[in-house]
Amino acid sequence: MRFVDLRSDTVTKPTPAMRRAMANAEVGDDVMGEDPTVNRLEAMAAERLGKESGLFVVSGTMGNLVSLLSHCGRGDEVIIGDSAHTYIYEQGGMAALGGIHPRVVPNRPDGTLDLAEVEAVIRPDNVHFPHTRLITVENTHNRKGGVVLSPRYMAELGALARKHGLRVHVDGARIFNAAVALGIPVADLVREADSITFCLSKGLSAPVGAVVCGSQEFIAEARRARKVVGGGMRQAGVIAAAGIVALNEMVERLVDDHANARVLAAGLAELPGVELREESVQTNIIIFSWQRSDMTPQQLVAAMAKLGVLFFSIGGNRLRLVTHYGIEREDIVYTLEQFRRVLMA
Ligand code: TLP
Repeated sequence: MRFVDLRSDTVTKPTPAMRRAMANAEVGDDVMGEDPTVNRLEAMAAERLGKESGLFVVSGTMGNLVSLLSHCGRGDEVIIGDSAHTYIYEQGGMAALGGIHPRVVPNRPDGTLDLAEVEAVIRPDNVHFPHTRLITVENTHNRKGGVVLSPRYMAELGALARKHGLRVHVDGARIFNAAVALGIPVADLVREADSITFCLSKGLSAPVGAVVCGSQEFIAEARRARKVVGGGMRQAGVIAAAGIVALNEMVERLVDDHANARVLAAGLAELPGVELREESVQTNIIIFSWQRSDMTPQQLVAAMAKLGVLFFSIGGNRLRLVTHYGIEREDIVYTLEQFRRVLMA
């Protein structure tokens, strides 16, 4: 049976070029700053994102955590969207490990935070209140279906943050998907950000890792924070080598994932019970809501899994499918055939 794994772009496996680069990587002790491959990846990432410095971390979660720990002290406040990955899916690490207080505002369907609402929740100087330090946004926005925040929105957000002396962090786990979808250099999307985390291990297909980018001063702090959470790796060049291949070879092909997602969305939108606005699919994530009472979302997931098509329920009646390296057009055709079998039999 064919398997089409649309659960996440995290399931991607390293490419043959990555395996070769990993086997041949020059390594050293990275905690001592002596791993040439890690140093090269960090420098490449910083240059691509238009920042002074980079820091290789184990995961997107660690990248966001060390960024927040570096921007904020205990009792400081972060303004964050109610659908943000950092708010929903990172175990409240900012509070658990940093004593940082999240101030939650709703994410709109386009992934943005309403800037008037953001401004309204910035704390005035008052002995009763925490200090607001940071605004964090996610681009592309996962739980809003992979939607892209525009450079224009980012500029407005940056201006608001500067006006109030706040910093901006971008959870750019899929920032290259955003840049490729907009057809602009990734640096143009993060100009306003004081820090960004982006993932190597999602659409870019590396086996492990993420990079945090920012000013030299910020990255020096983030490097300390990475050490205290146990993320100081030693001969990490063996995995950083795959990250270098990811940046060199795997960015442009994200257009294929986006095209596959659009074809899949168009097919899904025609099925009975599927509620999906095709135009909402901007990158590689498709979220639809399930509107049939004769089958629960879990039953649909299970019936499709039996036919080899894997995807997730993300709560309530919402279901998510993600395209990525390793998913070809024929897999999309097969997936739609199986959906029709289950839903139109
Ligand atoms: N997202 C994963 C799951 O954790 C839900 C997925 O399958 O999409 N920011 C964003 C926007 C993410 O989507 C993720 C992972 C992370 C951060 C965390 O990255 P990792 O898994 O590397 O810690």
